[in-house]
Amino acid sequence: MANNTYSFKIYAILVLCLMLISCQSDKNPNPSKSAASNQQAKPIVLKEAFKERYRVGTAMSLVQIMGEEPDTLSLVTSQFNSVTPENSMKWERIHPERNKYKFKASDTLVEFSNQNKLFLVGHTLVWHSQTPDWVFQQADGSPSDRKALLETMRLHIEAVAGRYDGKIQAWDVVNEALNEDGSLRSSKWHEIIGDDYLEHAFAMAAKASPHAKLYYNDYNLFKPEKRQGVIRLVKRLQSKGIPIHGVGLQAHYALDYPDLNEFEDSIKAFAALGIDVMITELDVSVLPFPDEENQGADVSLNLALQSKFDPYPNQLPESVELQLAQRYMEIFSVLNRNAKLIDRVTFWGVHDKQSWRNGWPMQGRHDYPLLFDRSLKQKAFVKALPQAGL
Ligand code: 9MR
Repeated sequence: MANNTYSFKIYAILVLCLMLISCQSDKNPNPSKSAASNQQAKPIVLKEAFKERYRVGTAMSLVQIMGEEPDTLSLVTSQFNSVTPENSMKWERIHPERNKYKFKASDTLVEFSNQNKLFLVGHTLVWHSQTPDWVFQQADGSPSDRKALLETMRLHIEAVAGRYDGKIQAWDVVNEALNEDGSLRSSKWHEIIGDDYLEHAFAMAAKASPHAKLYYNDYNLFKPEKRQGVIRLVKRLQSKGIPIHGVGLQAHYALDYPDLNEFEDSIKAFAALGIDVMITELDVSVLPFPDEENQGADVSLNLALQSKFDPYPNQLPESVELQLAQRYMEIFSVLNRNAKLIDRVTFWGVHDKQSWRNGWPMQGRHDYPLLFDRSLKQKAFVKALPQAGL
């Protein structure tokens, strides 16, 4: 077994080296040579390559949704069959004030995805982050009690999920409700409503949008304790007859993080609950991580920029691109061999320039975490991903 893994790694590295070399030779001024290698460098179509296994999705930023990056829009429709708004349906964007909803971006995305037959995932209804303060206050400014906050939650879910019933295929109903040890995160939702706030959120979502699949979404779900927290959560909902259709593992990863055996164990454990399993926010950072304790996606982390943490401001050295390629091969080995258990794999962004990784946990860095580079070119290693691990 260990020998097999070893020879697979050697094989994968050889294939990737050849691909990178062939890609480099695209830059060769000799026209006959570059014609041949251009043919080799033809991008694969992700949604076709994986169509028998799982959907392949991407997150779309506001400017993309509003059509301000037409080339990116073509890439989205040609490569992906699922989309998630990166920010446009979060509470602060869509419902900034008590009696004010802003549906322009979400309406535009719903129309775009319906026209192009993309599986649209609404993100997200209940989260501790990007939620305005008024949500936790009564109309007179005093702090909400359980009853008032449940009513605010109900009105929001009815207005947002209800508006798009039948047009948005799935919702991340609750996002990031767990601590790293699997216990419930202390948030205003938890503090004011209590342990059962998730149950209410899922029940309200089921009522407002009976045609949508309803998911729980979180980061670091490879961690055994956090995995157990999700299992407890799903079982509790199931035992009460409240619909929950799936769990999303965000997967904000790095070249050496996390342990992919644990990732695979979580995929299997969630699938054993009889629900859909999705990888919802995949990206692989190549940058040194400044805070070893806090890898994951805790958006509250914001450190001062230091150039030693931004080592590739102009371009990614080939040696690091090779490591990225190898890491993606390892991740897709897990995904491909568990394809029967996985419903969707969504990348958190279309191209490197868009990635939130450039701004977290430090603003102004240059990361290379996605499958398309800053000029929208598919990276050379991508064509090997469908065969990874098979
Ligand atoms: O990619 C999103 C970034 O543009 C926002 O500034 C950030 C603010 O919270 O949220 C990012 O998306 C997050 C997602 O909604 C939930 N999981 C973690 C993602 C990365 O932070």
